[in-house]
Amino acid sequence: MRVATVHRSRLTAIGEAGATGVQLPPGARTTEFAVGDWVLVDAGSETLARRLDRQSLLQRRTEGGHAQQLIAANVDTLFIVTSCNDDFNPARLERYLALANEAGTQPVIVLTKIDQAPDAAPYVAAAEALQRGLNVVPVNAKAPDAAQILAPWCGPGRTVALVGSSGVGKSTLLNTLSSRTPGKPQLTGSIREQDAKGRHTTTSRSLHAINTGGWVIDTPGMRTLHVSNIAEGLEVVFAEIAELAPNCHFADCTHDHEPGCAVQAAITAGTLQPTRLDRWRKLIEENRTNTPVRTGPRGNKVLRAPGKRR
Ligand SMILES: Nc1nc2c(ncn2[C@@H]2O[C@H](COP(=O)(O)OP(=O)(O)OP(=O)(O)O)[C@@H](O)[C@H]2O)c(=O)[nH]1
Ligand SMILES: [Mg+2]
Ligand SMILES: [Zn+2]
Repeated sequence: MRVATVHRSRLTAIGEAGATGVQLPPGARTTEFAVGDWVLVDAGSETLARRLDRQSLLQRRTEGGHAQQLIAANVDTLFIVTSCNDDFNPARLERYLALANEAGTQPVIVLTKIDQAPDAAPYVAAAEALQRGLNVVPVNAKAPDAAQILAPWCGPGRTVALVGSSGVGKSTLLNTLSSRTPGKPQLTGSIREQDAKGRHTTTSRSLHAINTGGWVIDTPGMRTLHVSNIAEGLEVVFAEIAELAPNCHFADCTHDHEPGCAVQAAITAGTLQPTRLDRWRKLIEENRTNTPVRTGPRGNKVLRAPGKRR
């Protein structure tokens, strides 16, 4: 079966006969499981016997930073959803991109509400500049053709997860993608006119099998996405900066004030935007502060006490 919802004391999973509640074995906690996990369930007792190895795992640092929160497992494609309005924020999108890269899922930026913007092209261009080779897909999430446009990622056996702020149209997209699948549609909610903020209509993560043979995971809108343990994911997002660094005069160049800095030279030449470098610096710093690993005296990695800030 495949885990469909995870609640404090309850799990549901989808099998051939549909979704049912699944009992946990003694000592197991629901927090160990993620929506999208594949599990072996004893048919008689409906008790979970074993979780299969994950192909990918999306997780994030929670407020306070005590534990990583599992967002979804076995996700092939992360649909990072934003709208052609005030929600569009390059700094936030870069966080999601790093998260996807780190988790081993392919990110796609889905730009919704093109029907409400005079021109979607500047949003598409701004999104495409955030990571080399990135797929950016503008849609009206309410229009049936959105399902055709997103079909390449929703084929048999493929799993997509929808993430983004509240009100960007994640549940609307799920409904469009599953419009020809029997079952109740996901609840959607209006947004505030003045600042395009949503009302947190979806309150828990859920997995849905759609009639194309694919799977879609809907998630509640995230207020903030704190980062930790995403150094490699960040290198993919900011590849143009990572590639310049070896040309700097100093091996430990911070690309700030040092002479012979190749990154600053790119800014002077106009091939790198100062705002992009500022955002890179901020994320690198945040990741360093939040990642519970430092290098010990002999260069080996040392774990620090969980939950404590340096
Ligand atoms: N015109 C238009 N409206 C859209 C589009 N996408 C979403 N909406 C509307 O935007 C509002 C919010 O959509 P939801 O699907 O509830 O947003 P969500 O991302 O699931 O929000 P949370 O569950 O709160 O995280 C609803 O009124 C939708 O009808 C779009 O592409 N075009
Ligand atoms: Mg929703
Ligand atoms: Zn430098």
